Amino acid sequence: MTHPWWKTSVVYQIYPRSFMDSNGDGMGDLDGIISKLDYLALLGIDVIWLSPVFQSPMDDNGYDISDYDDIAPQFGTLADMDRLIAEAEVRGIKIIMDLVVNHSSDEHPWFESARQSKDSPYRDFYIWRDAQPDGSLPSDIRSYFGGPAWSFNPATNDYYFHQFSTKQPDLNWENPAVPEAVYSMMNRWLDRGIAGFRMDVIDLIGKDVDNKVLANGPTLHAHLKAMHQATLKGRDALTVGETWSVTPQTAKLYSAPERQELSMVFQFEHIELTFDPVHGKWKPREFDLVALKQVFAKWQTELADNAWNSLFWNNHDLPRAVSKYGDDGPYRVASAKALATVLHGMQGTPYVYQGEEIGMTNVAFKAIGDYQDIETRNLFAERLAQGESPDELMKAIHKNSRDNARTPMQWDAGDNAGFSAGKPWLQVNPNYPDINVAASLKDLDSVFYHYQGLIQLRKTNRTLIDGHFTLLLADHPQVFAYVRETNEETLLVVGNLSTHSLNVPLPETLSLESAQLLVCSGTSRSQLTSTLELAPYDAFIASLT
Ligand code: TEU
Repeated sequence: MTHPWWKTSVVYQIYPRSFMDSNGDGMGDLDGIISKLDYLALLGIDVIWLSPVFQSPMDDNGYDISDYDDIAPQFGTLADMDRLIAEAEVRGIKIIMDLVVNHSSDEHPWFESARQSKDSPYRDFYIWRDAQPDGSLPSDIRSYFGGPAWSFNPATNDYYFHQFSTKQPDLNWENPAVPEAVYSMMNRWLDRGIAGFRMDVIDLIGKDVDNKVLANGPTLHAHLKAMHQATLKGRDALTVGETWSVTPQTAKLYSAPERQELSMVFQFEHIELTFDPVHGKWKPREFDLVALKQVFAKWQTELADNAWNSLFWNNHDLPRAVSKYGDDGPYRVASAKALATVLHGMQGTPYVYQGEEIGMTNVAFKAIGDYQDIETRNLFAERLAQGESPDELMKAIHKNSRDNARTPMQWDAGDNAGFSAGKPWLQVNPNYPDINVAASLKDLDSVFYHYQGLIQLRKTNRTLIDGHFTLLLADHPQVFAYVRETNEETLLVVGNLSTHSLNVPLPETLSLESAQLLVCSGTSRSQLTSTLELAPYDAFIASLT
C-alpha cells in the first residue's frame, strides 16, 4: 500500500523567535534556522512546521499577522525564506507554514481601512455589531485571552469581534472576498515551494457569532472543501488543522481522504484531561494514565483505516512533556525517552516540538513580570482582580504557561545557551548548562539519540505505519502498553510511565519467544519474558513476529 509522504514523516515544530538568533538581537531568525538544518537532518526529521514569521506587531508573537506576503524584519526577509526552503530541500526536509486566517492583526491594512469607515471596501472583512439597546456589549462572548470578545471602535461607533487579543480581530469568512484573498495567498506560498500548512484554530472559521456557535460552525466544512479545491487539489501537500473542539467523529470530517479537506488535525482531548472543567488549564488536575490511555486508544481505533492521527505531547502553547507527563528531576532522561517511545509507537504522524528531543523542561520564573505570553499575563491580571491568590496563580502558571515552551532553545553551555549573543527576548531556562544540544550529541545515551532511533524506525518499519492498534493492560496505573499488528508482524510497545519498579504480566496471547527489540531505553534486555521486570521509565518497542 503506497502512502502519502506525510504518513511516514516526522514533523519538527520550530517557534522561530526562540530557536536560534544569528544577529545578536535576542530574537531567533531565519538565518539561525538555516544554520541548524544539519542538526535537524541528523535528528532525521522530514518536515519543519514553522510557527509564523510574517509581518506582525507581535502582540501574540506573530499569531497576529499584518502582512501575509512578507516576512517580519525580526526574522529576516523573503529572500531568507526562499533560502530556508532551498537549504531544507537540499537536506530532504520540507517546510510547512502556519496559516493564521481565523483572524488578522488589527494593523493589517484590511482592518486599518475597515475601522476608519463603514464605507470601507474592507468593512465586511471583519465582524461588527452595534451595542445592545441598553448600551451593553453585543453579546457576552469572552475572549480566550481574558475580557470580552468585543472591542469598541470609536470611528464607527460600534464593536468588532475578536476571540483572541484586542489586536486580533476575527475575519468574516462569510464575506466571499475573505476566502478568496486567503486562497490566493496560500497559492502564492505553495508556488514559492512550501509543502503545506498548519492551520491555526481552523475549527473557528465557520462561526455563527449571533447564535454563539464559534467552533465547528455551520459553514466550516464548506469553507475547507472550497479551500482544498482552490489551493491544495493537485498539490502533494501536508495540511494539519488545529482543532481544539474536535472529536473522533468530527475529525473524520476533516481528514477522511474522500472528504478532500485536510490531511489530519491536532486533537487536544489528551491535553484537556488535566484541565479543570470550568477553569481550564489554570486549575490543573494531575494526569491520570488510565484515562490518558483510554483517550489515545479511542483515537487510534476511531481514526484507523479512514482518517489519520497526529501524535504530539507538546507545542508552543503547551507545557514541556517531560515536566507535565514525566519527571523533570532524577528521571528526566528516562521519562523523556519513555514518553517518546509510547507516542511514536502509535499510528499517525508524530510532531516533535523544539527542545523536546533533548528533554527540555518547564521553567518557573519568580515574578509575573518575567513572563512574556499575552495569555499568561492577561490571565494573571484578570484572576488577581477577581481576588485569586498571586501565589496560587503563579503555581498554575508554572505548570501551564505557554512560556514554558518558549524559553530559548538550549544549544550549549555557553552564554544564553548558545541561542543568542544578545539579551534573549525571554530568559533562558537556568538549567541550560546541563540540558543542551552539545551535551546531548556527546552522550550516546541521550534523549536525542533515542528520538533519532524512533524517527529512523518509522522510515524502515511498515507495521509502525499500518499496524492495527490494540491497547494492553488498560487498567494498569503506571504502564502504557499496546500492540500494533499487520498480517506480517506484531509490534509490542511498552512504557513504564512511573518511578516505580514493576513486575508486569504480559497477556499470554503474545508470542515472546522470537521477540526482537527494535528500540529500547532503560534496562537493556536481550529477550522478553511473560512477566516483565520494568525499572522506572523502562520502555521498548519489540517485534514479536
Ligand atoms: O492557539 C489556539 C488556542 O486556543 C490556544 O492558545 C489556547 O487558547 C491555549 O493556548 C491552550 O489553553 C492558537 C495558537 O497556537 C496560539 O499560539 C495563538 O495564540 C492562538 O491560536 C491565536 O492565534
